Amino acid sequence: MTAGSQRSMTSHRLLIVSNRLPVSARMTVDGVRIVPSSGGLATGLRPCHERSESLWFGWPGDVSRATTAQREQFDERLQKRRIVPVHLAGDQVDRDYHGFANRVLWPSFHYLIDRVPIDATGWDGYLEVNEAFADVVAREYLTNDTIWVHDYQLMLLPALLRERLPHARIGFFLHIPFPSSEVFRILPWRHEILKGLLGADLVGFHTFAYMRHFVTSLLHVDGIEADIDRVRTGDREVKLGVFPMGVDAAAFSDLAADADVLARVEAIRRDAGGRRIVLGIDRLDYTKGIPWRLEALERLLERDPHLRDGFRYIQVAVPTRGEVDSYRRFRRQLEERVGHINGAHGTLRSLPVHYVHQSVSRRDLVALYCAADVMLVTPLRDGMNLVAKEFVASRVDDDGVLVLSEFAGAAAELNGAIMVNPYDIEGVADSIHRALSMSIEERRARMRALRRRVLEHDVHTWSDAFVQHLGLLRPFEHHAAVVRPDPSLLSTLAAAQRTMKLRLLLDYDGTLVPLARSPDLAAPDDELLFLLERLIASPGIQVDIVSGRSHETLEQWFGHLPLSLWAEHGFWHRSRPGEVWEPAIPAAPNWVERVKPILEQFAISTPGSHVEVKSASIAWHYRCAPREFGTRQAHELRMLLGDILSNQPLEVLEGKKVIEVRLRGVGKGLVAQRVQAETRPGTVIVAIGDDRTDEELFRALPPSSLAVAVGRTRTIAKFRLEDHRAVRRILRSLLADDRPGESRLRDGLLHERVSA
Ligand code: ADQ
Repeated sequence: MTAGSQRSMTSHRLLIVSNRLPVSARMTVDGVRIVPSSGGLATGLRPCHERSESLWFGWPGDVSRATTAQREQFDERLQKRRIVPVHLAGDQVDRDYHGFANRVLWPSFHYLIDRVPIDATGWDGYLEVNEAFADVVAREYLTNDTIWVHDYQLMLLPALLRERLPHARIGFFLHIPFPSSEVFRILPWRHEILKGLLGADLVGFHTFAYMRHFVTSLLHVDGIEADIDRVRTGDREVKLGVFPMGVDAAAFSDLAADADVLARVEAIRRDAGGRRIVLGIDRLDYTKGIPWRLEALERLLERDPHLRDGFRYIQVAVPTRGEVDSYRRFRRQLEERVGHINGAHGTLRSLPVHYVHQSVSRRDLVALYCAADVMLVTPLRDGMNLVAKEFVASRVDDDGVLVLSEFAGAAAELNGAIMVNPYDIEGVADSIHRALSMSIEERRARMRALRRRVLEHDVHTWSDAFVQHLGLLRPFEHHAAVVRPDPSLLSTLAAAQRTMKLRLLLDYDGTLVPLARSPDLAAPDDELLFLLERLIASPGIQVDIVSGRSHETLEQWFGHLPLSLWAEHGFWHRSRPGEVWEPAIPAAPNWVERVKPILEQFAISTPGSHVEVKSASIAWHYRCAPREFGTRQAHELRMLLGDILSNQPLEVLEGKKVIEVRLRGVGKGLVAQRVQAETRPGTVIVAIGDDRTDEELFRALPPSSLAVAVGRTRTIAKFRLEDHRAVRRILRSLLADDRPGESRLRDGLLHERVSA
């Protein structure tokens, strides 16, 4: 079956896409063995995969040494588990997974930027692997499937999938923190990463703080304004949401009551020889804060030597990312530290730290959770931390104390824990001491509160909430349909041009050129200037540029052309080169001087805001101000201006993150009136524009005119064009020597529709 014919079939499957799979390959002499994977993501998504008819895409590990037959057999076994392997070449994995994702993204998203190598490489590999994933997923995709992409290794995938499957429903969930924009913007690839994520329909985070950081990064890095839970990007809306991940709480509780597990609990306690048990279970990762934790334990032993025989600290560390140098170094340092503490504080009867560097079975894991008196979860940063929740889920006896880092995502939910700042060694030592001496009543009260939360918000509610939320979003086709360009504009214009003259009123920013981040970056390019020259030279065509720009700017850009120019939304006008610019209405003397100090005062007290002075208006822009503060200040300013300017020939307008004071009556509506007055019969006015001020123009034009809105805004215009490129194509169609190319142009428009 070809990919094309497959795509026309429909299905309602969930396609889970993550870098790693719930199982991975291990090469042995007999071939490829399948072993379960550890790590939060694999453990967390396994129940979701088992319960639904999902397909799971991911990298199964390196099988490049396997024979073709062994590999085929391996793939078949994966297929039985509904797993689709994305096989990657060994060097690709090295450059991507071990290179970029783990050396650059992982430490920086965890605020440990010192760990990012100066010669950070691997971006190309990262992109290549994301592309490889996109190809495999797109090949398997059937209409109506839902795609759920996971984590930092695949942040470019949503956009790459969007290119291949414009109408697919795509969700993305980030399992690690999204850092503050001040950290995120350090990454040289910040634009690409944001663009990649915005390919999704829904982007999910563990906590509200991560979502807020993402929103601020969009603003600070790309100037994209988002509401707190959604963002518009081009023709689409991307929803943002908080989905704190849970664990399979019932499974942990069941195991905790299992006779075999209870026997293991007894064995662990016996082995500890009556000492209290303090436990740490982590992937061996520098973000988990193990050295700081050991330091705090040592501080405790120094303060109170009696405790040497009072507790045993069991640290189980799952080996991970052994291929990355910094992880190898980290492991060595940790082992030295453990040796040092045991040497300094061990007694003839016991060693305070029992360190195990291995993965343990699920049963042993639960037995350890149940045997522990105190569980230490003290990462320096952690997206969520499932160990904390697994510990709680396992404590069917309502006992045990959780000491939890305030920098773990789980801290936002687990109120019953003792919260610590993992960097505060003395504070952590105090908290461990407090946990060891807590009364049984307090322990039970805290654990009951924790269990209520963990049992109610388990991994099933997490995955259901995400998938349901994604399912409720309007499919992409619906909102795209509203904004597709209307091909009949072409024939209407062609028909008008055959019998009438055309007067083109063209807005500039967003209509003839794309909206630029900074107004200074939007100067006309050669192609546009050439196009305007040819239009002006065409018989029966007159061109006006009607812009909000200052007359100095328009003069500088277009002064040499025989165009009619309207600056500051029509306040200034000049009809041919060399003519003096005239104001449309006489301005009240000194009005700007009276308003300016007020706005400037607001600019001083609101960081990130500024004042822009034009001749017919003055504006206070607060786009880069802190969101809530900016909004509050805007409200204040509006009230103040309302009081001061009543009885003045001025009006206060509120736009997107801008408050503008201008002379009453000035606007593009005035341009419409003046143009209409000078236009002779036999001429059709064609107005093309993209924003609110253009709507004023459309409204004031005679019914015989043709109004064309650009982009996706609400409009009263009869016609719509996708963007400035479509505008230029339409304008080219009016050129006499391009007329035979009409069909080419129509193809262009249709192409635009498909790619919309
Ligand atoms: P991880 O960084 O892997 O996950 P975590 O959430 O703690 O961190 O999950 C670790 C998992 O590995 C747990 O399920 C635990 O049981 C298991 N594990 C740990 N040590 C083990 C051992 N010695 N033997 C066997 N199993 C062991 C990432 C993010 C987290 C986020 C998760 C899920 O870094 O912040 O919580 O994804 O989103």
